Amino acid sequence: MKDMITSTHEAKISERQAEQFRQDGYCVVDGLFSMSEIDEIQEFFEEFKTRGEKVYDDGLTYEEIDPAKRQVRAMHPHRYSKKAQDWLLHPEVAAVLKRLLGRPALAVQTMYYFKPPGAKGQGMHQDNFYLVSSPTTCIAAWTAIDAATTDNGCLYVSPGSHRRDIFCPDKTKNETWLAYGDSHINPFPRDLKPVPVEVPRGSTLFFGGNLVHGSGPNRTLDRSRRTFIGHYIDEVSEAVGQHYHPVLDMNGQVVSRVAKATGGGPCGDGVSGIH
Ligand SMILES: O=C(O)CCC(=O)C(=O)O
Repeated sequence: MKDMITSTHEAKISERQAEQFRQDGYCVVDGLFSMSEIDEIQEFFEEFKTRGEKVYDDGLTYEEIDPAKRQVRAMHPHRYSKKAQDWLLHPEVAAVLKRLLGRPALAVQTMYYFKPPGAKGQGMHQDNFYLVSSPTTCIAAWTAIDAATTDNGCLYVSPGSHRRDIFCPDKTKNETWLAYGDSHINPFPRDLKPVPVEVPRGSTLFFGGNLVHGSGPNRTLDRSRRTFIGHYIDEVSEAVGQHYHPVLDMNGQVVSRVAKATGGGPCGDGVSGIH
């Protein structure tokens, strides 16, 4: 039944938005999640955090993370919760992904950023540096649970950078390239001009896996910038990094034909990790 819903669903995306995705590497689409679903996602993760559920793969909970750092996010909650899996596989999101990719997507990751007041931003990076999806890049659906603005740490993107290759870090120079707040791309190319993307509560920002992006700090005293994020790959993908398995189709079935990426990779050493 769900299969039929997915395959007959008309994508709620305009030609202008699809064109922006092709030209600039991103677009914002409204109304894929209903406001009651957004309320439900928010309540679910507040409870998830309070219960001290696993928020990282290694078992760390919210409470165990140094509160001074405040970089708190849930990693892969869809592996522990059917509800989070349903949000990852949401039919409206699936329909937009299919339109943008030209083929059905496969789902590989969820994250939830709590980003409370005072939290640092995420350094500039490209998602497919970590996912190493091949032969095509990955794609993200980033849904704002709070309105994301320049004050509370919205995303910054470099339009057009989705056409570039993966930028490899200069490991001889800087061992802290993965630190929060610092650019993961070092030196940062002068021609890439990041612009802020403000997103209203409930809207979804789609961006390609080679798009250079990051986020600003949360400078407010009283507004979180919470976000539910799904990462996906194209159904023609032959491999994706090991942290992103099991791979699911948009009906929740495990897809075993996608291999675990090892060796090689765009930076020559098969760098793949959780970002
Ligand atoms: O939401 C953020 O602050 C960063 C998210 C991000 O970089 C991503 O989803 O790839």
